[in-house]
Amino acid sequence: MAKIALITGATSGIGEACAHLFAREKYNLVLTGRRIDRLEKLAKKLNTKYDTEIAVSSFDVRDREQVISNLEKLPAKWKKVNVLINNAGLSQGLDPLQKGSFDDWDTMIDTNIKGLLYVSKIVSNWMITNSTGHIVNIGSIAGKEVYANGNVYCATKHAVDALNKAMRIDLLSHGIKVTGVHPGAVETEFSEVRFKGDKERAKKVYEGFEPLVAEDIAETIWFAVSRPAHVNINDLVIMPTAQANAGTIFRG
Ligand code: NDP
Ligand code: 8X3
Repeated sequence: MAKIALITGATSGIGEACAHLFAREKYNLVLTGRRIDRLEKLAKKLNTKYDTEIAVSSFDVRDREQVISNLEKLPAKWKKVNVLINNAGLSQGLDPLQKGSFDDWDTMIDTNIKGLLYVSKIVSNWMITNSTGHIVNIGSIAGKEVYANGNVYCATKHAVDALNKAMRIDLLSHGIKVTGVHPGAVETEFSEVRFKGDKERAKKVYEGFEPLVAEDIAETIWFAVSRPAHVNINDLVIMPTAQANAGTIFRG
């Protein structure tokens, strides 16, 4: 029987790349995100290319009721999730704290921390029932360091780092693996979202060096997920070769 991966934030970037890679590896997929049109298009494409079964479930991870009702109404066969990739997340703004936007802060905290918690509670209980599972939490270099104007985004990703460690303790006796993956600069829609559609400003983030692409992270996640049963990769930090830490990028 094919294994199942549930991927949050599968409509773009790292989540979408994971969907491609796990479909290629013959996983059946539960794809989630808010943009249902993208989910349906992706599901059709992957089903045609890899003949894999795909369920789409569209909800906003910030909305607890939506998360619960959409996940719980999935047919029983889709609740046998082997791999959860907690990927949905975003940054909003890049300003000093004293100039920050309350709304941006709420969006980041509600998505990156609370959304991840809502999904994790439900899916980890399925995994406990199934006595198997692997949760991959997408953190960030922003969860390992704090950089200028990163304040609240960095705080949310530090929270993901803490929750990653906490889940490993809490789920240990159930045999559930927990892995944290913490990328540096990956060129996706991330910066466009951070700068609220300002494509020019977003493009500048990746100028003068070769950033990571979403597939680099998907391959790393696949490496962690495909280790033997007795091996867990706890934590991985992945950077472009041109990046030394959050604030130091060599733009040649
Ligand atoms: P993208 O903007 O390309 O993708 C973000 C994904 O998150 C989208 O699929 C989006 O789906 C989903 N998402 C955002 N908000 C919500 C929400 N409220 N409810 C449900 N889904 C949501 O960015 P990336 O692929 O780069 O980001 C993926 C993860 O990687 C994030 O957690 C990000 O913080 C992290 N990361 C990114 C780095 C980078 O440099 N790009 C570096 C380090 C970490 P939709 O809008 O359809 O809901
Ligand atoms: C995304 C990478 O450096 O913009 O998490 O925080 S960074």
